[in-house]
Amino acid sequence: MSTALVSKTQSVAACDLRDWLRQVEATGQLASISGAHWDVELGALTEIILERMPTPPAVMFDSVPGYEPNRRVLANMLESLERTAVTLNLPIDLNTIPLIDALRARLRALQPIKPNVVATGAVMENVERGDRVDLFRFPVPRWHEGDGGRYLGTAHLVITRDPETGVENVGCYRVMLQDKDKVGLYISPGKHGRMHYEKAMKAGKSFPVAMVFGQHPLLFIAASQAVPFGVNEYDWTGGILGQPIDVIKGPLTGLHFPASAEIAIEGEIVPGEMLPEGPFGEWPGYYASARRAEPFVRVKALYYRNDPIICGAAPFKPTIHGMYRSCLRAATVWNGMEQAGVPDIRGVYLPPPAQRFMIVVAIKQRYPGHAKQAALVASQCHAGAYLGRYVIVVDEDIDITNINEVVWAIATRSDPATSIDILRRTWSGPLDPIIQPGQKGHNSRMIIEAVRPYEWRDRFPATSAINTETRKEYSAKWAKELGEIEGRYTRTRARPV
Ligand SMILES: Cc1cc2nc3c(=O)[nH]c(=O)nc-3n(C[C@H](O)[C@H](O)[C@H](O)COP(=O)(O)O)c2cc1C
Ligand SMILES: [Mn+2]
Repeated sequence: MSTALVSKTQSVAACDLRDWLRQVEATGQLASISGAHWDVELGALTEIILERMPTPPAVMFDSVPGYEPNRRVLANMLESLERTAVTLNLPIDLNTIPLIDALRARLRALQPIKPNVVATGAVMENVERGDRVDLFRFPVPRWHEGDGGRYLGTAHLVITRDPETGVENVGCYRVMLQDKDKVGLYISPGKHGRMHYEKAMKAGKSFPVAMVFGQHPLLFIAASQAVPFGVNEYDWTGGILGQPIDVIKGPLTGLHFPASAEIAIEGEIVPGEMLPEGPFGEWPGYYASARRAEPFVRVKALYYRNDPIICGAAPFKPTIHGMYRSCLRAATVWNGMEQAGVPDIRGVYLPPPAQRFMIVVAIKQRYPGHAKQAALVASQCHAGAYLGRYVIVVDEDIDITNINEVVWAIATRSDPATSIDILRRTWSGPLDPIIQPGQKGHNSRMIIEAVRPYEWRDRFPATSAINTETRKEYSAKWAKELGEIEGRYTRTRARPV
């Protein structure tokens, strides 16, 4: 672990995936698999690893049949707490709630830092233009069996410019391989890239786009989840690192991309041109829509490093992964609640299997109605309002990162007739599986107060569990024996096959 901490300073400066890989390798969390096929096999192995291992490693796939052996695909980048911490430039020895707390402090204090525009970088090691562009020479995976295509962009950057203001944005919107020099793009309504695109289409102008497939995962986080409206994603990334990242100005579009990107393209969307796109397995663990016409980018130039790495973050059923997304969202909900004036929040977490559909908040109750206030604000503050379903408030003694503890709190500290409220016509969206096609838009919320009732909290039955001090004392005294038993009897989370 200490090696990783030492090399960290260099890595954050360059914001280079290769440095990140060296750090992760030093923590023993990088596995590799040679020879898996791009068509479902590589995705299936990623899924099986997530299913079987409580702390799944990042996985590098090389020697994909039919491809140059060193054209690689990297999966599961952020599927451990340590890798999430390393990526966000936070201490790697924190438990989940302290990590979320440290992250939210970082986000609150963040001062964006503009990138350095440099003349060239590793991404320019190979340059191909026009007819020479051939994206079929990269081992692009078809991740899930039901996917309608091969997805080059699942953990990537899409760089666009507002045609009216000139402001650039970096978003992560899925990218399907359409042809050797065409990539399909799906951007949902309201996203910054979509607004830029719609303005260009309305003006009847072709729309320049740059994309990056393979970069330091912090840039993926910036493009896909954490950055507030009005902040540029590169500036945000610099703010997290405490120093600017290096970017290149794309020679064809003028759009900027990281100098250490693995693969980058420049091209344009021509008004009116569409191709069938999707379906693609979405984060709730379902397909949300059928194949339909979406815009695509005509790729004019391709740049890549020697031995390029495609980063992938295909969403699988959330019962097996997504803890890092829970941490990021929890940090922003927690900040939103605090800004709205809810005191004594001890933790916020989103159980990974439910993702946005469940928010759990731990509070130290201070006054009558405190639990209800916490629940309502969590369900409706900006970070918590979209596509939620259940909000559960528990007391501070509950470990909200342990779903068993949360279920125990609900089972023993809530009384359905008095502890539950339903909010109607709240903000949902197209990915909500329980809302019928044609009616998507609104859903409802259940808020559950699973706390010792405020009026008689001091008389609520005491729990029978050993207290923290006792646990510590005996765990230390019997450390050797307990360690041996654990070693002998712990199994991986294997499923019957
Ligand atoms: C793995 C992953 C894949 C995503 N895919 C899409 C997508 O295909 N289309 C989309 O509109 N948003 C997608 N998102 C969500 C956007 O990246 C996210 O809302 C981001 O904040 C958008 O950036 P913007 O606010 O600059 O538009 C994805 C997020 C993640 C984590
Ligand atoms: Mn944005």
